[in-house]
Amino acid sequence: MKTEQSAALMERAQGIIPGGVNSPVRAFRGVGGVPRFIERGEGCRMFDADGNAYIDYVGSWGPLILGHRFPAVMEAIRGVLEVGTSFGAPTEREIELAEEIRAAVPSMEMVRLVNSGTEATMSALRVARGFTGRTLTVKFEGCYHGHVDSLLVKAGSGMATLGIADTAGVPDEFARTTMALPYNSVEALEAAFAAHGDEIAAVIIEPVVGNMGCVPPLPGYHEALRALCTKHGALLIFDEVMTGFRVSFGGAQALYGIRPDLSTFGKVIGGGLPIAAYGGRAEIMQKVAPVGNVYQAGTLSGNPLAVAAGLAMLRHLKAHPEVYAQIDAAAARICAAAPAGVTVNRVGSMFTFFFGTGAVRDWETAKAADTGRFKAFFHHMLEQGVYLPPSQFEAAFVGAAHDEAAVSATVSAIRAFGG
Ligand code: HOZ
Repeated sequence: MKTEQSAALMERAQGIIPGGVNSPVRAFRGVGGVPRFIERGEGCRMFDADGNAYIDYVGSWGPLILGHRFPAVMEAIRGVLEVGTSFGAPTEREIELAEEIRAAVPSMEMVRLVNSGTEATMSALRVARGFTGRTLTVKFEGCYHGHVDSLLVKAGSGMATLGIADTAGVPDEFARTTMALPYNSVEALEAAFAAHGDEIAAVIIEPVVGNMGCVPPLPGYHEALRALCTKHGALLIFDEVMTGFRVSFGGAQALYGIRPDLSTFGKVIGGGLPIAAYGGRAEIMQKVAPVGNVYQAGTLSGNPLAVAAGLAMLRHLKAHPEVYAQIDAAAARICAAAPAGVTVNRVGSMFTFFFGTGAVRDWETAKAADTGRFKAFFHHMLEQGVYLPPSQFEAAFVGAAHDEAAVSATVSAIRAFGG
């Protein structure tokens, strides 16, 4: 496979952009080799600067449930181009998007639109502290909630990929406001609440983890978490940046039947454009300025292009609930082709193959995976024209554009892996 153009672009990029990339995992440091510079996408495929085609299982890290350049999303974006791309003033479509989100996710009684998942989690945490008058946050080892200072403690995604346990640049005072517990351990939760129950403002969790690879909750775990938060007056924040409108139309909270106090949604609600949201119980969200005294703002918040794209995508998903059965079945077919001995974690259309380890239920068991074998698998698949997340500690995503031909080609590529 030719990679000369991507290699040349990477060399040029490294002279001006740290590591040549605007987000670390894309640099392929977790797998080595030449990061592919992408020129265009169409349906389930991406095409790089050397003219190689790939079946794409990153999907812009989740949001492209309908694939690249989905016609209704393109049409919505074109419509906005005719009237103006940013006003810094309210528009009717922002109300429509918030209403669509609330209709799909009833716990989102009130919604605030922001620009990225990081902004959403940062803001949700601030309003949780403002509402409860408490400071302490509980998160989980290997979960990633964007690059918010206090949430980079024992974080997954790029931090896990690069082996950075705790980032430089976060003052100890901030890090000390966060307790990181093992995922899926009710005992650890009980102990934390027994010791600090009246200090915990919020527990933030990926209800299905995507950022240490895909790790589902054990049965009963979310119920125990919900009960402990309620008992101790701490707010439960579901970070649905990856799971929202993905594991079901109503997100992980619909799948598991849990009502969090606050939720965060990311790129998925923009159909591939930069947007995110946080929201939840009205009495909590009424603390947000200009109604309350928790400040949060942004010129590009509710940007017309992103709002229109998101509306088009959510409306399509609402009108076509069969998409979920289709993408879950495609992911199941792909996972069924996993080589013997590989641990497969899958929830709906998100999945990860973990190599050389047993059951993966938390960061301790995820990090035991054989990243050398993952790397060999990743490059084998890339050579076969299948683009997986370039890290053992990220989830792959199947979308509605992955047709029979794409899924069959992927299954054949997996079967051809020699180990
Ligand atoms: N941290 C993101 C996925 N968990 C990757 C972001 C990106 O490189 O676009």
